[in-house]
Amino acid sequence: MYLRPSLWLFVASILVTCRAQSTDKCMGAPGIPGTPGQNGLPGRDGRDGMKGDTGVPGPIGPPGGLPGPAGRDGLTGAPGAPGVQGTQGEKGEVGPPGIPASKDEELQLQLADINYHIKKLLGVLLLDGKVQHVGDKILATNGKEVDFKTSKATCEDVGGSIATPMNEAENRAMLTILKQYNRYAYLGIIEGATPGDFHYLDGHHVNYTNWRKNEPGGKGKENCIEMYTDGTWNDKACNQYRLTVCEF
Ligand code: MMA
Ligand code: CA
Repeated sequence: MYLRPSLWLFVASILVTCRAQSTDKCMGAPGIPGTPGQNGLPGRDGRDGMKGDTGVPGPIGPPGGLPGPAGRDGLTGAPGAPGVQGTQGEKGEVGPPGIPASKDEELQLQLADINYHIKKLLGVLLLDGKVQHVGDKILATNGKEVDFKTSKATCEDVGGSIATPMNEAENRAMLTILKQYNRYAYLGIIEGATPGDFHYLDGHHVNYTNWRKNEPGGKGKENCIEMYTDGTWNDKACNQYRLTVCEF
């Protein structure tokens, strides 16, 4: 037990008092506490602690270090503009001889099939009478009324030409279309420099006509020809609105 020095003095003073009152029995004086013992040996190491956090990256090294490895490839870029067209190649060699088309059975079958389908499609077009088939010609209209120049251009734009009856059958076929629409139509015939001298658009003089009585009477003032709804012809100014009828 450890007692502070001041307390020891107090206990000693009591003992001194005891010795003053009795000479026979009196408690002995307590000894002086010994000096503290030396420190013990260090204890054993504790268990390992938990793993610490990753440290901050170290500072950049001094210049002059080796370059790192190449990075990964970037994304694919947008396609480039098309290149300029190359020059035409040389003509190839002549191929092996073939058989005549007339002896080529496969080809003949294909031709027959094409003709068969064209015939059917023509039937569809002829059905309502607005398309006419006469000899080798097909006559058709777009149902629109325009002046001679526009009518001619319209037909040529689609690979045909303005209707030009060259005989009675063709004249009748065109008349059938005019009756469907109850309209007059310009023909592909115009007047030349000489009044009354009418010719086809290719310059050839007309070799078939179907003038109405007393026509042509324009005396060079009516340079186009219209077909009436009875099939007869009249020389007429070219700026009227007439049904466009083309031949193919
Ligand atoms: C109009 C005009 C002529 C045509 C006569 C027929 C008056 O003029 O269409 O081209 O010859 O009619 O009467
Ligand atoms: Ca006339």
